[in-house]
Amino acid sequence: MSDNDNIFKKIMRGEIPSAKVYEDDDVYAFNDISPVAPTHILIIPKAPIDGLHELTDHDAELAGKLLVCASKLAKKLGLESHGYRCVINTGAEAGQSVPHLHLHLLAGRDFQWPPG
Ligand code: DGP
Repeated sequence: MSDNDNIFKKIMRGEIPSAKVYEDDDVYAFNDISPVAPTHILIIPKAPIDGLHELTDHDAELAGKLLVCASKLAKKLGLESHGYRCVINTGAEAGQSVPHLHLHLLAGRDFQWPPG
């Protein structure tokens, strides 16, 4: 069950402005409002999926599209030479604050491992 009023749904409906970087029938990508790296893009499915925990076998193609989108954007933006990181926070303890599946595409600085 998905929350129709969460921020990302409002962004996709155009009720909240966003800096869009990519869109197709299934996927929407836009700059994070509070970037934690010089490049910080959020890639989300248009389908109402609350998080990674909701995915089933039926979502395999859509889940793959999020990764392919990240890969294509990284190529297009020239992020490959220095590297980039993709993060999907799932659940409160992992830091998920918006209940709509989203992949963070981060680049432009050094990242630590393990993440904090
Ligand atoms: P997470 O903490 O993994 O749930 O990431 C949620 C991200 O969403 C966080 O990095 C900030 C971003 N965010 C929250 N509200 C807005 C908004 O109104 N516009 C944009 N562009 N990003 C937002």
